[in-house]
Amino acid sequence: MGNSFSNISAFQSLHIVMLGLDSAGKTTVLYRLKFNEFVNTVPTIGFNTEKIKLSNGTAKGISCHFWDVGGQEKLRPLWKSYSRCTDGIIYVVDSVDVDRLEEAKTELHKVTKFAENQGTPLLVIANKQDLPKSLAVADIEKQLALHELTPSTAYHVQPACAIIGDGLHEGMDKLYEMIVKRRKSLKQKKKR
Ligand code: G3D
Ligand code: MG
Repeated sequence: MGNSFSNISAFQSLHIVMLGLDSAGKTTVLYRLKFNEFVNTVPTIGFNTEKIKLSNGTAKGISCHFWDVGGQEKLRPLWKSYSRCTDGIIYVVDSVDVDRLEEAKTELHKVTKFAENQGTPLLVIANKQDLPKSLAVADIEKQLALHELTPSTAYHVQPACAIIGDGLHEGMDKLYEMIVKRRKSLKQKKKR
């Protein structure tokens, strides 16, 4: 039996944008997925981009073109153009940076409200789960008010530790599943 997502392997590479406040761990996630090892990062001025063939789970073999956009306040206006018409949005959150969760929430809701992003599947990575006092997924979900997102936005919150890679492949599998589901439903709508 082929896997139920086999039809997507024929698709061109998925276009994924990675957003989140500065220092959440976006670039660490990017290079962890790319090289399967920890890469020391410096603050991103502008963006990083990598083509990565996923190596694990249900999304194994799927090519993704990732855009990791700087999260400093002055760079956030760029998020709109980088997130436009992507297949999926990854939003990385520092699970111990409680003081900035409200800011993270505001920025996330802004992004999901852009007309071009309506219905784009969202993977929230609750990063830095290795640190003591990291907030649990349920708390992050609540603080980011994910239930207030438009009903057409499918999302998943994934606990992760980007420095060792825990949770990243599980998160990518979930994102991939949401992308496949959305493509199927868009296709069905077109047929009607
Ligand atoms: P950004 O791209 O979102 O701005 P970076 O964030 O990937 O540059 O990471 C910011 C800092 O968080 C880095 O530390 C990085 O090592 C650290 N980091 C990323 N992921 C994790 C994680 O899962 N756990 C812990 N403990 N730290 C993490 P420095 O010290 O270089 O600022
Ligand atoms: Mg960065």
